[in-house]
Amino acid sequence: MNEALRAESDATGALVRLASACPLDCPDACSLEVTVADGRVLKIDGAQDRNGLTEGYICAKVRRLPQHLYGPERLQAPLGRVGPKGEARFERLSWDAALDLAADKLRATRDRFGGEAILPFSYGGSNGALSQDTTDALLFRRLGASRLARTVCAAATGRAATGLYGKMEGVALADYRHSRLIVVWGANPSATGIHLVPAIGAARAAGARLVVVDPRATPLAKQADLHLALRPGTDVVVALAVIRELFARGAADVAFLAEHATGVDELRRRSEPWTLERAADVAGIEAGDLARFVALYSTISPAVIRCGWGLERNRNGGSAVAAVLALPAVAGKFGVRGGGYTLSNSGAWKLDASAIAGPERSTRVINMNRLGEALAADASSPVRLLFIYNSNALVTTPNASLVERGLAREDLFTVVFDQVMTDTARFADLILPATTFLEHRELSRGYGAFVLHDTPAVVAPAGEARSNYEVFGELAVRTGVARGDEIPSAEQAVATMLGATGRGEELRRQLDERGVAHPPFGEHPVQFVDVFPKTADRRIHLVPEALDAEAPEGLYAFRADPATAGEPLALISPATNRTISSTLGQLRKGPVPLEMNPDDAAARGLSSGDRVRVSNRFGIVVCRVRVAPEMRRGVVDLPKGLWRHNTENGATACSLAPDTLTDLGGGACFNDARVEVRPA
Ligand SMILES: Nc1nc2c(c(=O)[nH]1)N[C@H]1C(S)=C(S)[C@@H](COP(=O)(O)OP(=O)(O)OC[C@H]3O[C@@H](n4cnc5c(=O)[nH]c(N)nc54)[C@H](O)[C@@H]3O)O[C@H]1N2
Ligand SMILES: Nc1nc2c(c(=O)[nH]1)N[C@H]1C(S)=C(S)[C@@H](COP(=O)(O)OP(=O)(O)OC[C@H]3O[C@@H](n4cnc5c(=O)[nH]c(N)nc54)[C@H](O)[C@@H]3O)O[C@H]1N2
Ligand code: SF4
Ligand SMILES: [Mo]
Repeated sequence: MNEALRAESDATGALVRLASACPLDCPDACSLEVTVADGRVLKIDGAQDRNGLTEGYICAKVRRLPQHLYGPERLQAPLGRVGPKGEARFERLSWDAALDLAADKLRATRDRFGGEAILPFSYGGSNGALSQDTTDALLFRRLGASRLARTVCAAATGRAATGLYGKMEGVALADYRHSRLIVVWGANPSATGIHLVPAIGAARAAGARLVVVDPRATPLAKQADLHLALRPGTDVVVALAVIRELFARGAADVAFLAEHATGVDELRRRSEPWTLERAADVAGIEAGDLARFVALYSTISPAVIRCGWGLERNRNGGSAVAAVLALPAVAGKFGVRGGGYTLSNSGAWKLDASAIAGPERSTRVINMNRLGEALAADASSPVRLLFIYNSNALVTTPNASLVERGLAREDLFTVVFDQVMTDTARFADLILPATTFLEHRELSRGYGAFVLHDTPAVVAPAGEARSNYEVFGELAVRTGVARGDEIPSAEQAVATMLGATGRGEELRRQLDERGVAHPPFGEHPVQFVDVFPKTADRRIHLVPEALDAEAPEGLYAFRADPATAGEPLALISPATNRTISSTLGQLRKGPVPLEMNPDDAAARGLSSGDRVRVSNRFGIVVCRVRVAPEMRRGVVDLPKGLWRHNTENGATACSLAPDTLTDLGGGACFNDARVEVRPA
């Protein structure tokens, strides 16, 4: 369908509407309708007929994607460095020369220093299944490169969800309209997954109650029946206090727990110290508000918790998520439409590409949150070749000043493979231009919506951009680690990944007939009716041994706030509606302010628009301040996803974020940044 229409458009210049899907890092996985003329994308809109959640509209960010495709920052050809590191002076190279250079450096590094001197560094990019863990994994595995622990996001939530429920699928976002009580915990769907908002609105119109647990007054918190504006990092004790109270009031569903859960007594024991008063005191909220929450949660069903990622990004993050996910089990909220919890639904799809990538090797593992440390010149076995793709590491990784020092090392060869000239690309020795999902075939799955899309390119690549799948396959051949006939075509790779689910033919048929495929249970599973825990014994493990052993002070331990007298304010860096992580940040020009509560501003003699110096032992950010009543006292916000052009000194929240790790999963502790703010 797309192919024929595209050919017609290319031949006649006619305007055509083509089907695609958004693979960007967002739960909603929208079905798209892309308007193309003269081989260029003119307009992107939501489609009506495929992913039911999309309902014909998409976010403003992705509507602006044509500016990403065709803007001045778009990388059009391979580039080689000609000036000093970081100055972004490059000369154009042919693909042939660029691939030979990359292949020579990869081989020479392996031969001289061993494969582990090579570090492939990537996170989600646009999250497409064809663009990651396929030919890239083949190349780096066969080279014996260091392995990367992909922990910058969802590491703690993933560990907790796996430990307690084996990553059971959650309540469908569209089914929130059936809930009578909605708890939005550490999530801000108004920016980060907008299609949930109308479902919440519909439930509210039918009389549902809304509770928001967030240190900021988010748009939903402003309309909520109850807003618990807790101190960042205190969720674990708040959730434990609710659990304690549910048991104490006889509101725990002991029959459900006896049948479906292990660790019930141990969880209860660990919640015992956390009375409502004590937890409220630690969290900086009113005990009466916490009691109101217990009253609502113990009496209203169906009740659903939308657990986000804001609560994971601190030293207690894993335990916090585990305690929040334990709530629906303790209160007996499963088994009805609109009841239970939602976190990530990525576990609904097992698109295993190991048939393409080959076996993993047992080389060293580097935690991506410690990139700066791994790049340090005095590391015991330093990284000599860094290959960054699907990531803008310099502005998205903790302790960014240390990362920058590493990237500036003259003896480090850095390849950056991206779609646009990012802040990270400016430090590269070699830049390779990447296609976007509108310019290559992509297989993509939602992590909120239960949908899978398989979408062909809708336009030819801008300039000479090439896809990850193609470039890594070519590099595998040029480095000599694979023969050309060992690299399957993208078509074959898609078939292999669909086949790995055990439902290959069925998925192919659904994709061909409806343009979208669903898991075996469809789009709207009910927890404990259609989907069950995927733990070995199919039960909920409220205190899983592995998690308890991993957490430094045991699961559900509360570790104290890292603030000091010199660094008293908690800096959080939540998402905004302008970028996806840092993607599209080149379009967000101009300064972005630090947001601060009026009392904190008054105590420092600051007014909106003042220049400030935000500092701690990791770095300094110079920017303007905005006095914001939305912030709770003691908490400041400089959003995630900023580029260097958004602050006066080119530093971002990542320059202030510690490279300490979460209690579970080795995750990033962005929200454990503690700072002081002074007039600059
Ligand atoms: N527009 C847009 N959409 C996105 C993204 C984006 O950057 N922009 N990013 C995508 C990605 S990568 C992800 S992981 C998801 C993230 O999706 P969300 O989890 O919804 O987003 P965050 O902004 O990380 O955090 C949500 C909220 O947590 C709050 N918070 C911070 N610290 C704490 C805490 O200790 N406890 C509690 N209870 N709340 C806290 C913040 O104030 C924020 O309002 O969104 C995805 N969608
Ligand atoms: N301060 C602070 N920092 C954070 C967070 C926070 O809460 N606070 N949150 C973190 C979170 S949740 C996440 S998920 C990370 C994400 O951090 P990153 O993984 O760095 O994600 P992005 O910033 O979106 O950058 C992705 C890059 O990949 C490129 N790209 C997209 N598709 C492709 C492709 O097909 N091929 C190639 N070669 N490149 C492609 C894009 O152009 C973009 O430059 O950021 C983290 N950073
Ligand atoms: S970023 Fe999210 S809301 Fe926007 S188009 Fe993509 S899937 Fe839809
Ligand atoms: Mo993320």
